[in-house]
Amino acid sequence: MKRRDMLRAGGRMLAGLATGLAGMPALATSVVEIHMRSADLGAHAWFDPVGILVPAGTTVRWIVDADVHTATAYHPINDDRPLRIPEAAEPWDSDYLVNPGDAFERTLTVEGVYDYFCAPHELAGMVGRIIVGRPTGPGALPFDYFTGDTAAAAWIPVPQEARAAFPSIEAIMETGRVERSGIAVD
Ligand SMILES: [Cu+2]
Repeated sequence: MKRRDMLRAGGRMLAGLATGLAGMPALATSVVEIHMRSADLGAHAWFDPVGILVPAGTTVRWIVDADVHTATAYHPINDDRPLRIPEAAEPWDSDYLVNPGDAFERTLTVEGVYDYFCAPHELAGMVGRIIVGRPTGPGALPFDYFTGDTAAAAWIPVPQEARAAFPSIEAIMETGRVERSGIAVD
């Protein structure tokens, strides 16, 4: 190989290296923790925080503090619950998390509102709302948006007790994080 060609080859190698570095995916993924709490022997149970705003790509980790809980997306695949997560998002159900410290996590990549509940405590108002990026999708619509839609005839509406416990989209967008208030925890 002539000296001139060797220099060219070296130049291409350096160019390739630079491209490789620039094309590397970001290594850091941010993780947000949501605690699953309980008080008064299970008479009160809630997600803490109950509402949160995160950028797309955030990993949400639900962790049991006390009692038995699930983190379950409002989605028809989960016992015919109404669709209240983005259409393109993958639904989830943690199943029962029974021990303190037990955890379940999901990385949320699709923008929109995600409403979810705890199966044993839904009627005690144990629900949560995550907004990824912007407040769009079915979760941003009123709870009864599917009324009269024959394709959604089998969906079980969100119970009143749960509806009352959701933080508003406005409150989440304003503060980025909403704690459940009005619960005595001692
Ligand atoms: Cu629960």
